[in-house]
This record gives sequence, structure tokens and C-alpha cells, in this order.
Amino acid sequence: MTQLQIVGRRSSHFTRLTRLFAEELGIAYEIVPIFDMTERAPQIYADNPALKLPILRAGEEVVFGTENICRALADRAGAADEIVWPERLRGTLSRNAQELVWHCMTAQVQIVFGTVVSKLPSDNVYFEKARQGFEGALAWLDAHVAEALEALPANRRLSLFEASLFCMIDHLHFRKTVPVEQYASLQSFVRAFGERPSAQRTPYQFDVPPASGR
Ligand SMILES: N[C@@H](CCC(=O)N[C@@H](CS)C(=O)NCC(=O)O)C(=O)O
Repeated sequence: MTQLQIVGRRSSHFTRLTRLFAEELGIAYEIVPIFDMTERAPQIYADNPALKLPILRAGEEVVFGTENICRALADRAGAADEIVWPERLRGTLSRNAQELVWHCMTAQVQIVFGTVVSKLPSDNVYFEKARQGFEGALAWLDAHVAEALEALPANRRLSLFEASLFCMIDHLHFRKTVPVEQYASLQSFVRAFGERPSAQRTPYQFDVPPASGR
């Protein structure tokens, strides 16, 4: 079988979600780091024209988008039916919960890429509103996570909801954009999910370029 490459960053929550899926599904992969997110050549992003990461490379085939990558990995493992994908979520609360996790992940990218990487003023309304919406979404998730977890099928192998929620909350300990410690239900979920070997094998860390590199 072709050696799979996940082109991304060990410090990225979207990349971690794909790595976590690969680990859970027992799929071997190599991580190919993108050291500098300000690069603008599509080749750096495995030819993703959107200049976003992660990307899954399997020989000549490239897969764009975190959810697509998770699905491609599950297909390879023959385990797609064992995963609770968003379309299997029943009820508005569960669907809203997934939406807010995606929202938080995107807000985190907006704040980190805007204020940390691009050094734009963090008191601009663009970032202040992002932080306010982020905090509102976290408070909502904290209040509803128990119900959202309860609604998942008991016999699941993994759900995209839990995996994405874990990667998102744990990233807030690594890249401290908005406080997260006060959300007791979210913290206890992260502690429990963090026991999984897949979580322990994919800790956040900054990729260090080789000394002779860029
Ligand atoms: N829709 C994309 C979003 C991925 C994303 O935002 N990735 C971040 C890194 S965590 C990124 O590419 N940041 C660089 C940028 O926004 O220019 C996906 O699902 O993979």
C-alpha cells in the first residue's frame, strides 16, 4: 500500500484531528511538516489551491479538508460505518454542538493567524468579535456537552464530534487565545478522551525545521 503522508503541522488542531483518526484506525502515516504558514506557494500545501492544511497525500492523490481526510482514512481502514459522522447526528442539539466545535476551530485559526502569526492588532473588532463568539460557543458547549455525548450511539468506535471537540479544547491549552479552564464539563471530557492512546500519541508540538532548512 502507498505510504500515506499527512502534510500539516503537529501544532495544528485540524492536523491533529486527522492524525488522531489515523491512530484510532491503525493506519500508518508519515507527517510532512509545513514549517511556515505564511508561505504562499501551493506546492508547499501539497497543491491545495486554498493554501490550507492539513492535506492527505496518497501517491498521486491528494485530499483537501480535515473531514474529507478523516473519511478517506476510515474508507482505507474499511471502518467508515463504525464512525459517527455529522450526518449520523440526530437532533438539533447534537448538530448545533458539532457546528460550534467547527466554529471554535475556525475562530482559533483566525485569532492565531491574525494576531500571532501576522501580528495584527488584537484589539481590532475583527478579533474582539471572534473572541466573544468563541467564548460564547465554549460556554454553550460546556452547558450542553453531556447531553451531546449522551445522544451518541453507545456502540460507536469513534465520533467526529468527540475527536474534534478534544482537539479543539486541548489546543486552547497549547495556544492560549481564550481561557478554557473554567469550563468544568469540557475539561472533564478532555481528561477522559485524553486517556486514549491516539490522543497520547499526537501531542501538540511545534515542528522544528532542520538546521540547514528555511
Ligand atoms: N477547512 C480547512 C481548514 C483548515 C485550517 O484552517 N487550517 C489552518 C491550520 S490549523 C491553516 O491552514 N492555517 C493557515 C491559514 O489560515 O492561512 C480544513 O477543514 O482542513
